Amino acid sequence: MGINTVCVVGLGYIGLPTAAILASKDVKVVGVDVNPTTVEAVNRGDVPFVEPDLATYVAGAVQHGTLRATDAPEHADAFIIAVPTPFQGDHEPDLSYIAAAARAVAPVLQGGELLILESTSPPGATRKMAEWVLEARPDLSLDGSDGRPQIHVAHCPERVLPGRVMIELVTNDRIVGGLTPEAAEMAKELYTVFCQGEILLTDSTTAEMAKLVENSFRDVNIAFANELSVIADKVGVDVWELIRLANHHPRVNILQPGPGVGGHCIAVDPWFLVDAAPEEARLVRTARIVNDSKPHWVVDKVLDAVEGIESPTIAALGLSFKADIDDLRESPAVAIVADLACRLPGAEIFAVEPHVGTLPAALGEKINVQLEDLETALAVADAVVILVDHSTFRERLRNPLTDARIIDTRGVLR
Ligand code: SAJ
Repeated sequence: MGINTVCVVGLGYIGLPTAAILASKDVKVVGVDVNPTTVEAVNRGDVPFVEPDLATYVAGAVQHGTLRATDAPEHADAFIIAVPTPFQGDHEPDLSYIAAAARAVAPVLQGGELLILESTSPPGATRKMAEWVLEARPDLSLDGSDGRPQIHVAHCPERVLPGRVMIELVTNDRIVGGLTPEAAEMAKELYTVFCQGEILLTDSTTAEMAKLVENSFRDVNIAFANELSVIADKVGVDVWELIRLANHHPRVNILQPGPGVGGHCIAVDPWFLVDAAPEEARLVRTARIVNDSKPHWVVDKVLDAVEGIESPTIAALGLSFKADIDDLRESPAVAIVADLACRLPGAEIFAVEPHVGTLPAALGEKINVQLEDLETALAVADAVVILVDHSTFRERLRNPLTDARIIDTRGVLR
């Protein structure tokens, strides 16, 4: 079959870039989002968040007539579901957005369509998505049994790095896990439209696990670096020099410590593995706990630095979850500033974040926190805590020129 029309459900950090890149290849794409602001923005050719080159793709595709947005799924040859999968309660995966997407897509199916789940998902979620669709449409089937028309369901986890999405969508290898081999083959055909990497076929559960394992691998390795930073501090050695030296070993490649792990992926996905095998996933769970504890350690370091100063002024450099992006989701920097604001009501905290124009909600209500420019904050601070290694900070801090105590969580001064 040929795939000429695609309906992308969820126009977020993954859905919109995927919709735009398909549309740039002359596939007719309809993007669906429950948020009217997103729908309006896309239809104007605008992008509701910052991602290099995405705006050019979206504007071009909308103008070319291959991309438009709406609030409900429409019939298409293929559907890509790219909705959030957060966790709830005690870190259990919340599949309600996938369920809602499946139920929204079900009425417009005719049989023969390809349904791809791209959202990061716990093992078994793709099959569950298919079940939700078939519950709503018992006239369809996965295998054509009883003469019912077939739908083809696959999981193809996204693996692109925020900040490099438009490049990595094209160059990364992709894992495609089909509920049936036929579904995997059809999904491969779709991704071949824009993906120049290798497209690797497997079953849906292995594909689900692969994504979780990749992000858990990184989480565990960052946890090792973060634990080293705490040990090195206790022993009195410079962790950055320590890691640099150890990494000269041909089989050692330690990652960099930081103020904690942020973003919507690495801080979340390992919990899906823990949830799938709570007794067995001991290292994965511990890594999460180690990384989640790092912001508290940083807060204690700042409290030590300003001890004895009655109304200290603190410069907090960076709020995003990593360098050179405007994404504040799950950012340890935001959590650290919020905690400092509560613990030090008499302090004045200058948050420096050149990539945003206003404070996020978690900080907006704190009367002792305000956004400030770098030079003003550095000039008046009693303590400076470097939370993000933005290029502009690296450049400026080559020569800090401040008497303030500096807590460098990112190794910017090294
Ligand atoms: N971090 C460190 N030290 C390091 C590397 C990262 O503290 O040495 C921190 C960052 O500052 C940030 C967090 O970890 O707070 C995560 O950043 P990241 O750059 O490692 O990853 P993300 O969350 O931007 O994107 C990850 C990527 N996964 C892997 O590299 C295995 C990306 O390919 C995935 O597509 C993405 O998660 C996702 O959507 O799942």
